[in-house]
Amino acid sequence: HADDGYRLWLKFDLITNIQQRNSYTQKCQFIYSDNQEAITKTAQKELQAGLSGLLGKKILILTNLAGKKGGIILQVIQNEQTNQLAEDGFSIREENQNIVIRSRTASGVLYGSFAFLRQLQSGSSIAQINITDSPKIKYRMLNHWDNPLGTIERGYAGSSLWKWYELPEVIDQRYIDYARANASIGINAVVLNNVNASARFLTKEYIVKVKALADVFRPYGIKVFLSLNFAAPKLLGGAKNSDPMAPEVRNWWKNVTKEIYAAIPDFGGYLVKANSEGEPGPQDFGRTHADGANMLAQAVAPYKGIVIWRAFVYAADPKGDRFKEAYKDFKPLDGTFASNVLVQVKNGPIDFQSREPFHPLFGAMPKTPLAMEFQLTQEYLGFSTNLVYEAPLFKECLDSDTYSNGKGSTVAKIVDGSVDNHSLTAIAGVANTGSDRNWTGHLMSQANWYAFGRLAWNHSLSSEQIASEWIKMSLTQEPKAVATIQDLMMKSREIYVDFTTPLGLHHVMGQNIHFGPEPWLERSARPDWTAIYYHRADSVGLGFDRTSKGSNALGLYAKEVQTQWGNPDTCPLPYLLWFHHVSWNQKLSSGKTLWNEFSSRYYEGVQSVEWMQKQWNYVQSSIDPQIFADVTGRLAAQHREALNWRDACVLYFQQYSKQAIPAPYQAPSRT
Ligand code: GCW
Repeated sequence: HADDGYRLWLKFDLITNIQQRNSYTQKCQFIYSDNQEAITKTAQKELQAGLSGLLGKKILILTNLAGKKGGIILQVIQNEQTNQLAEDGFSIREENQNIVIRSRTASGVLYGSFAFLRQLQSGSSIAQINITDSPKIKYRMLNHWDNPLGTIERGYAGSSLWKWYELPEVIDQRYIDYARANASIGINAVVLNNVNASARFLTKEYIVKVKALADVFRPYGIKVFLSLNFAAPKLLGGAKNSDPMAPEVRNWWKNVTKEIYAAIPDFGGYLVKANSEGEPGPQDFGRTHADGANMLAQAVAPYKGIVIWRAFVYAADPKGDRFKEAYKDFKPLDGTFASNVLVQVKNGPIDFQSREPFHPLFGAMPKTPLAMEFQLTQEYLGFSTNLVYEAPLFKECLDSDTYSNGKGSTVAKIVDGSVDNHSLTAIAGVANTGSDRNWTGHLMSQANWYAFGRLAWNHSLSSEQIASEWIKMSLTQEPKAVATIQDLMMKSREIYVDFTTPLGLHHVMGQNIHFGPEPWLERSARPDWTAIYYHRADSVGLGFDRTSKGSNALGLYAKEVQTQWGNPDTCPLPYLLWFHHVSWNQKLSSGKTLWNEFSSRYYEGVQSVEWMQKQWNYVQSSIDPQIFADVTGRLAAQHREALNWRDACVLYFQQYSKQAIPAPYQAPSRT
């Protein structure tokens, strides 16, 4: 039968290796728990469905253990052992001939159950199983940029999953499957709506709809959050304005919050984009981001809610450097945020480019918990026609050392709270899901959702390991095919960088929809929405000088980081044009001149896409035909787009370098 990708990594098809199946079956003869919480029931149901599929026979849920052996016991218990785990951590071990999945919380037992299933799904041994695992970050969230009318900002996989007009009466099975997928990778919070937020979500009409979704997600351990529109008191409540210091406004927020919590007692809280790209915010009234955040924090505090305030702000100054804007606004506010506020920072200082240096705010606000925002949806990574496995991009950022508190103060350790001692911690991924049958448009982008969840849980997992888990559960277990696909995935991001923005070039994509190349863009509504603002090509060279001779954005980082990137002769090539204006004839560490290296990368990038197509063809016999054909088609589209990027960029920048395209490559012919 053909596979349309709907089941994601939760396929649970019959294990065909009979010996292996038998060895699993011996240890999985029943499921039992004496805990009655809804989430534990979910865990039992998921184990039952998963095991029954994998083992080819119905595995029973017992209501009475009666000393039985050879099964799985789910235990929610507070004891010396579980107290050593983080909240929602779990252990899986064999005790008295049963496999015990144990945690302090029902959610922990749910995560342990999925972890156990993963062992079987990927063909690992469960003899003497002994796994202990704890999440490193408390809130592991998806941010949906979904609008009330069903469109998704920067969504490339159809329309929104949430059918607002049908809610609350109709509960689509898809809501449940979405929750299962998230729970299986440890995601425990979702923001339902776009950060460019409609105030509508705060109305009575919508609160019942949000409640309906919250009720679906609760048994999967998932909390619901809303993005809010800061001008809502005026828009909805008829207030004179939305000044966070006005008693009338503060009261309005208190009351709305009360209404939400009356409907959804475990509501997570608010996500806010304020004074950013035209959205309203406290600065409209001469107040600071902290004034705005703290007002909302006070409204949710009685219910243990939190406020996540985004730091994605920048001014349109043609002489300035957008790189520095968020830092300038937020750094001085460190220490002034209420204790239930997190500031959410994008991984890089500009905007989810295919490669960015880590955001200089990480490590610069020790008194404020900083949440990480990654983008799963491929706004700048080729939409849903490009195969880009994002785990290496996430890891590159998480593993970067900020040196804020000495060597080893990595971005990951800022975000997980260990460097500055924060227990309120969060990481968000801008979702790549939509109404397409396979959820993510490009089937291979499912891996980005999966990888985000796994890294949110444990940022020290390797990209390779996550890829291999995902492939085995989603595509094939044939060892050679697994290795081939893993290799292809691991190289895919660098290949994308090469044929779009090599050597640290950035933000030269098409305007508005952010698709394809447009390095020639000189004019736009704002200077920092053009391409020339970023690439700074001239007859001398290419790149944005952010050293002390230029914008000195580098000065925002710790000394050690400045040393690492500050010298054009030693700056690693992937970051070169982020920080330096380099002359076309400058010899790089590769031995080639800038022009030769730069233009060659585009050609090599295109050749690498051809290599990906070839590698993918090798695995045909191991992949479901429908999935194989779909990915094959998308790789062909990617190849067409790569040619377009190459020719556009090489021809455009050649006007400045005035040099020939280096051997063995040839100028694109124009017909
Ligand atoms: O990446 C940019 C996008 C906008 C987005 C904004 C943001 C939701 O182009 O579509 O708006 O960032 O993150 O707020």
